[in-house]
Amino acid sequence: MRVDVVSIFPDYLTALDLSLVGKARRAGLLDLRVHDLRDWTTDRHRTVDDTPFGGGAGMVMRPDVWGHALDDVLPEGGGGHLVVPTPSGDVFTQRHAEALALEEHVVFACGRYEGIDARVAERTRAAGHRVSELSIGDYVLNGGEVAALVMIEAFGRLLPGVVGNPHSLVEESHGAAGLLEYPVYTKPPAWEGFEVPEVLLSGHHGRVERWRRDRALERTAARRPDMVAALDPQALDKVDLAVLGELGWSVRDGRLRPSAEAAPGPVAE
Ligand code: JB8
Repeated sequence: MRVDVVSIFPDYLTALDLSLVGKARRAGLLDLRVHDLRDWTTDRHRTVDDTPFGGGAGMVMRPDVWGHALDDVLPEGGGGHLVVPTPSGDVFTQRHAEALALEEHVVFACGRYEGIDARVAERTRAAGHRVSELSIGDYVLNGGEVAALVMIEAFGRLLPGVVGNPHSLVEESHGAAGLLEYPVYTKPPAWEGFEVPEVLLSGHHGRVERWRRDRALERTAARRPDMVAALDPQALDKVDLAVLGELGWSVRDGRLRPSAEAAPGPVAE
């Protein structure tokens, strides 16, 4: 897979030399190239920003500099995929990571200041490329670099051959099960007075699996009620439904709902 990142702070991306993504690059699974946007400036001061039309605070990244950069980095004639990290984008999820891991070539345009002139995305789409404006969550960074790092790490570990044991990819949080992960423990069995739950030492595989499932359901109900509401009740067993029942969830009209939530009744005139 080929990935290009364009930024005025290319050094931010040096973290991608490390760990799994670095291993993927050295193994030839990921061809990652980082570019300095200022290489496409033409003035003596290497200017990348200008004042916003309509007024307001801050500066906006100039379309002409970005246009020249993207002309050089996106595939000629269209068919590329441009990802623009922005707090106003669709929220990036594991589903986006899975889809990006299947792509042949992705380009990241990392903005700074108040963002990139909106005509850059418009013109890139008009040239026949896909453009995805994506947010990594409801908070604001100073630029797109860290968001690009997050997305590249998320799909980089899904590239075939990057994670040693593909089994470790199937059970994890935000996988197909739609549940958060259960808590994990290692040696020693007692540490500073805190003990590993007895069942995990029992060697009873069936009881371990059930315990883990119950903890996953409990955690998900406590931390992510939105994920419980999105579960398919048909994919749950009787014990799952009993555990969720204890946690205040029941099935109504084929969907999981908080048991206390009032059923829609007749509306008074
Ligand atoms: C200027 O919060 B973010 C983000 C913030 C930004 C830009 C891009 C992304 C560009 N500020 O993900």
